[in-house]
Amino acid sequence: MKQTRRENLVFLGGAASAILTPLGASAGDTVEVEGAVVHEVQMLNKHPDNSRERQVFVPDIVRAKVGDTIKFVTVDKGHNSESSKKGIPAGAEAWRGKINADVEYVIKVEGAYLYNCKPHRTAGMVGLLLVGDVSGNYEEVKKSRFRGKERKRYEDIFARADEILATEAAGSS
Ligand SMILES: [Cu+2]
Repeated sequence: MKQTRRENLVFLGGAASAILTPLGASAGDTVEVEGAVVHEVQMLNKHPDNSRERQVFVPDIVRAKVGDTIKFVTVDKGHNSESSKKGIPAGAEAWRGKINADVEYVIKVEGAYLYNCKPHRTAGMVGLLLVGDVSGNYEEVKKSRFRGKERKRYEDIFARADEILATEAAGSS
């Protein structure tokens, strides 16, 4: 937790000063850091609200911003979290957690991220991160090739993600 905080400080401090220095402003630097959030995603054998849904990340969609941390938490055994090979924004770092290992991923690049549990990918244990402005790769990752139950889960996930983004677009106009 402390370490994550420090990484956020280094990263956002650098980015913020690069932007703000030409304007001669620096007082706002820490605001972004204070606003950084840790989002917890649980790795579960059964969905807490629907026991017929097995092998799940909960929540399976996270709306986040650059500087936030996604923490994948091992609740049930036998799962991992890893980013999908072509399912992350250009320039973003991939991650691959070990089985039964928690993962803390600090987001540095905005866009859409697909990830999955390796042993349960085709059983539909997949998820989506939406970070900042996702217009750069959202439609592209949506068109990825999905197999087995992975496809069904992503249909559902993207239907809900479309709604989230449409609501935001309506709110900001
Ligand atoms: Cu799994």
